[in-house]
Amino acid sequence: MQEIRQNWQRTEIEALFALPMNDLLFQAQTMHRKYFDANEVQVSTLLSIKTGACPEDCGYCPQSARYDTGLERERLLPVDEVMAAARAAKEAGSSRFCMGAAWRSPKDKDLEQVVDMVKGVKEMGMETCLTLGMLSDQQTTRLKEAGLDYYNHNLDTSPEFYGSVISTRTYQDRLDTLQRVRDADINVCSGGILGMGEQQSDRIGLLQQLANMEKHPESVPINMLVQVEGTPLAGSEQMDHLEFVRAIAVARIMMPASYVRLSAGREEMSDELQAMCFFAGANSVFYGEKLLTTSNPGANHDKALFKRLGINIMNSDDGMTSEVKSDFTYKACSSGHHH
Ligand code: SAM
Ligand code: DTB
Ligand code: SF4
Repeated sequence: MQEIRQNWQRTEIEALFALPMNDLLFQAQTMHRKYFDANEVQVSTLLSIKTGACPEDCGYCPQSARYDTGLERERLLPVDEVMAAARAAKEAGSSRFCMGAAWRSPKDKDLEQVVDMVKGVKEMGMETCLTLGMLSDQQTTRLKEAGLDYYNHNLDTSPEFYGSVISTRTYQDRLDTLQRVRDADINVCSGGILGMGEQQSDRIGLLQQLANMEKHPESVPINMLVQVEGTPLAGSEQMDHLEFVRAIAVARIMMPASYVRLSAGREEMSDELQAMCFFAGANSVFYGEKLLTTSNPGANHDKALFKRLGINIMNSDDGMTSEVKSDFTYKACSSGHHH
């Protein structure tokens, strides 16, 4: 049977979710090995270049102006500050630098400043990624010219559940932006969030949407909701962690050649849960102490974890594997406490 395909039926996806865990993980791991080095993980570093006061109402997001989350709003960062953060990310071993802004969509004047950031980061020899909200055709063209490698824009959940999470932009708006990114020949990074109180049918719906796009997104971030006090989704019931692992495995099987990123929520996960996610086929993470506004395991903790798992970090300059170099013994980091 053809492995990379865009005609996934709901019943097929339901059948994958219904497999015994060992059968599902075996299938996912087998697929993973056909397309990737099974012991290699791609690492990206995030930076919030414009924080807070967002006009949108995404129910999970600490940056929406509608919710009091105690977050300080900030202006668009100056280019030199962004360059300093990118340099530090590269030194830490990151191969991709992702810049995020709390916008509904970028203003053309602001986009020019972001273009300078993209050019500067590229000159350092890192891949660039942006997430700025909805884009017009003109804007995607401008970003392509600037040399942008990836654009992140998540579908977040199924079309059916979407309306109970966000009201200020539609599912179709998101699909339209993703199509513009694809048409401009920029790599697509798109995924979603689990643990928002959705049903398994919604997780199935999300994965079906992603896998049936005309081309699979090159990167598929799977976030576990980070519950932030003040947001409508804070207090959502914790999802079953094994169901989260299942979703990663199903994503791996449906989109075998894509990087599946174990994204937000790792700070709340045990090392053992993360290890299961890697076995299920996750092969990318956000690296560094901070996501956009919330915390992430520190680089030392991750290095120690990768060392314990024999996982190598994909190198930024040549796409080759570099040994995880760490003078940090994992014992100092395995207490279960995060930094
Ligand atoms: N404002 C832009 C937009 O939404 O298109 C870009 C930044 S936005 C923060 C990027 C993505 O981060 C969201 O689509 C969502 O999937 C994810 N995200 C935001 N808050 C989150 C949270 N509390 N937990 C998990 N993922 C989150
Ligand atoms: C994605 O899927 N996850 C990242 C990135 N794309 C932009 C964002 C996670 C944000 C988590 C909440 C925060 O730190 O503000
Ligand atoms: Fe704004 Fe993006 Fe947060 Fe939605 S997810 S409120 S668009 S920053």
